[in-house]
Amino acid sequence: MKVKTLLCINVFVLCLSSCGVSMEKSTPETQKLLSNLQLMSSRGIMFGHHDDTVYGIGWEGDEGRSDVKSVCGDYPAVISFDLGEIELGKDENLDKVSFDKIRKEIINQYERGGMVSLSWHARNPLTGGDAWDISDTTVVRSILPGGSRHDKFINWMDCVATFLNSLKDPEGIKVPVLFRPWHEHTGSWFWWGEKLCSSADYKKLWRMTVESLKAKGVNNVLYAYSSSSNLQDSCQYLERYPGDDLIDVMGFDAYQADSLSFVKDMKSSLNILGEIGKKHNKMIAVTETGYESVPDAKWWTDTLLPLIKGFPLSYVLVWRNARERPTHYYAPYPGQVSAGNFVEFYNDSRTLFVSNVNLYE
Ligand code: BMA
Repeated sequence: MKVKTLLCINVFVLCLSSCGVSMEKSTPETQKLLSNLQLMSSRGIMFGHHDDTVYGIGWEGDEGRSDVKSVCGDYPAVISFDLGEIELGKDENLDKVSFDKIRKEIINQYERGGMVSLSWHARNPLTGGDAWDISDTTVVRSILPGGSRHDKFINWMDCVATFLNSLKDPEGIKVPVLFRPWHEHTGSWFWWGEKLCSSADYKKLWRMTVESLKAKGVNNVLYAYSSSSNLQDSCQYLERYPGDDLIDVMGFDAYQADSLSFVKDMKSSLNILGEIGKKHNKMIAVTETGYESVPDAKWWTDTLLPLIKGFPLSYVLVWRNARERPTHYYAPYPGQVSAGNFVEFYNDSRTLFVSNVNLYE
């Protein structure tokens, strides 16, 4: 275990410089999270893993279990979960994890001092298809005010708000989370993607999302804007940016397929994101990444770490270790070919796991 970093924070001073409207009425714990994230990004890069504590390779639902912890002895500093299908009033999300379990794991991660990020692969509110249903280009338009599915969408936001408002620790303190909806929008594989709606409508979707959550009393959330990979330049990245008053974290999702182009695209995208983050005084993150099945035994120290180490990233998060798709995993597990190398990555002073952070003190 690495030495726990105790943080001394001054919420007042740190917060004023970069908080937008989204902080105005947020809870003290949410403000602490924001301040501590800012401090942390100068000390190291937090490691994250999607669905880390709910299932892994060869297991599901075991109390306290995590493939990452089984390999290095520590939980990730960031764990993400997905809210997909909460809008349908279902008990389980699109990947068959119950929302009660997700709530419990969010609280567990808060009690460890780590952070939770929530994505939302929302169903298509117009066609009834899934998030990947791009058969209609009027979906975003249909849910904006005046659109035929606006009321339906506001009901969906109610479901999200109810869940976010229900995140409370045993003392009744609302647990802060990072919410990352409408991601990978510079690609065109989700109904909110680039070719599926105008920039103006995409921005309106964001504003409506944040405003409707706030109207329902959601005050325990920071917001992340995260594009697809391969940033062209700051104009392209900011083309659909909804505004500094709404966003706390700026990032992108990028996966390795071919190693040469991954390294080249990541370097260039991180340079662009680094500049934008500085200019807008926002934290930056690689909100999703990974190399499916991690076939490269030294990927963690020889590819990922050299790419990210020179940037003031808040976190880098790898996608899920699917228990139902044999090759669909992004973190090591005991015996996996990159497990030993992951321990080296863990031991590097620039990476932060949950025992290195306390984001609420
Ligand atoms: C994708 C895949 C899918 C999953 C979705 C939402 O990247 O992992 O299997 O359903 O994310 O978690």
